[in-house]
Amino acid sequence: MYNIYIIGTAGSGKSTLVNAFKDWMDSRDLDCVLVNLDPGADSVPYDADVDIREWIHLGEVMDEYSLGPNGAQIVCADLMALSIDKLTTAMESYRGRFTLIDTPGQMELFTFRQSSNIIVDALGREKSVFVFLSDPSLSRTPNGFVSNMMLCALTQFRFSLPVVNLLSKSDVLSEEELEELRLWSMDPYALYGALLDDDINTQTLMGIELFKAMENVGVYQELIPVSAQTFDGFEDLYNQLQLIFMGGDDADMVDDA
Ligand SMILES: Nc1nc2c(ncn2[C@@H]2O[C@H](COP(=O)(O)OP(=O)(O)OP(=O)(O)O)[C@@H](O)[C@H]2O)c(=O)[nH]1
Ligand SMILES: [Mg+2]
Repeated sequence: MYNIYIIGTAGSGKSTLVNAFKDWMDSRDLDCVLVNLDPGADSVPYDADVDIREWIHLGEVMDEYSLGPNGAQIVCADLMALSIDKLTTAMESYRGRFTLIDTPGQMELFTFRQSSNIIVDALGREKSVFVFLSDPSLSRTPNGFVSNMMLCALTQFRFSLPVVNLLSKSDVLSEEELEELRLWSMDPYALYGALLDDDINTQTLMGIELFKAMENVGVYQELIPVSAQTFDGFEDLYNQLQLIFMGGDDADMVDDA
C-alpha cells in the first residue's frame, strides 16, 4: 500500500480533498483506503475506513485531562502514537492500492510532534509521500507564496520524505491569478521579480533571502493547482505520485502495491 498523507494549514481543504480524490480514484478503478487522523474533527466529508476518533476524541481528552482545546490537541497527538497498534491492526483489514490519510486541522500538531514520525514508520515509511496543500488565501501574494513554500519545505525537512506541493481550491482563482502563481512556481526569477515589485521593506527583503535559501537547497518545486470542486489537477497529482512512487510506471504501481 502507498501511504499518501494530506497535510496543510487549518482550513486549506485537506478533508475535502481526501473525499474528492477518492471519488476521482474510484472513477479510474484505483482502490483506496481512507484514514482520518484528526481526533478533533467534528465531522469529515467522507466515510473513513479507519478513524482515529474511534480511540481518541478531542472532547473526551479535554474532559479527562481538564484541558482547553489547544492543550488537548497536543495530548491527542501524543496519544495517537500510543494507539499505533490499534491503528495498524485496523488498517491491516483493508486492502487497497493507496491509503489517503487526513491529518489534524492545525498542521503543526502533525508536523512538530514526534508521534507523527512514529505513525509514519509504523505504517511504512518507504512507500509514503506527503501532499502539502497551499491555501490560495495565503499564496496569492508573493510574500504569502514564499511563506507557504517554507511550510512545505518544513514538512519535507521534518519527515525526510517526498512532498508534493498543491495549490488547493484553484477554482476560486481567476485564470490570470492561476497563471501568475504557476509562473512563480516554475520560474524563480518571476517570483524574485514579484517580491521585488512589492514595497521594499524588511519583510520583502527577508522573503527574498528565504526564497534564495530554499532555491539553493532544492526545495523550490512546481506548485500543482487542484480543485476538489471541479477535479481540475487531479490527473497531474496522480502523475506526480506515480513519478515519486514508481518513477512514472503506472503498471508497476498497480501490481506492486
Ligand atoms: N471552492 C472550493 N472550496 C473548497 C475546496 N476544498 C475545500 N474547500 C472549502 O474549504 C473549507 C475547508 O475545507 P476542509 O476540507 O474542511 O479543510 P481542512 O484542511 O480539512 O480543514 P481543518 O481540518 O478544519 O483544518 C470548506 O468550506 C470547504 O468546502 C475547493 O477545491 N474549492
Ligand atoms: Mg479537516
